Amino acid sequence: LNKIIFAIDEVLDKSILDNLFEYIYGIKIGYPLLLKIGVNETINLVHNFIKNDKEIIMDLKLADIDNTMKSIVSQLEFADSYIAHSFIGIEGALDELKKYIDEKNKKLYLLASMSHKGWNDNFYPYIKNVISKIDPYGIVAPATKLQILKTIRKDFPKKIIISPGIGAQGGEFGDALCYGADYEIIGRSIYTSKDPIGKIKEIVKLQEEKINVCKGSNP
Ligand code: BMP
Repeated sequence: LNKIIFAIDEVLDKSILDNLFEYIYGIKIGYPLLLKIGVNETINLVHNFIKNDKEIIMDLKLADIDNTMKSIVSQLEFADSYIAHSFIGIEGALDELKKYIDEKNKKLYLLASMSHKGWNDNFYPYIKNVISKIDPYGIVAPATKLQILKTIRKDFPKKIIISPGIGAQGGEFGDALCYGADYEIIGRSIYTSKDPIGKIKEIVKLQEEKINVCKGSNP
């Protein structure tokens, strides 16, 4: 099973990261790592992942006017994909960003809902409309709210869904996969572990067990 996107929000030894390689589908990088070590060191750290075509997802939760977002993306071209907020809307923002990312043969993910308690899903109909119109490569949806995740999967049957909120935020390993996610985004459970490699193997096993139970049952 290769269903983990590692949220690398902390500096790790390159040797540890490289040992995690085979268990990871992709890596998600955000402000925490970029601000701690800078862009060049980040590129060095994830070099093997770039070289071997693992997906590198740049998570700066873009939420600005088109020109600013395009400028940010143009300075982070080592990434394969970029996450943006949906609530900023289409004209003058996501329409141009999507065009720009398409031209560069990169991928766009849009946030459909977030994993923390205070996120208001009453706005989902609006967000759903934005996602439908922009037609991104993928969607970010929470593993902490499985019914919403299930709705988002139903509304977007063909999109890649990546799902955070597992482990440190309370979601159980494998649940998001059972409710429609393609990949589980996992950060602290791995990088705060004393034995990240042992931990990731344990997570893969738990995901496999969950999938074996839920497959065919269509939760
Ligand atoms: P952790 O497993 O340590 O909770 O990390 C989750 C990662 O997913 C973090 O990088 C966080 O910023 C991100 N994330 C999230 O937790 N909830 C969301 O709704 C969207 C996210 O991108």
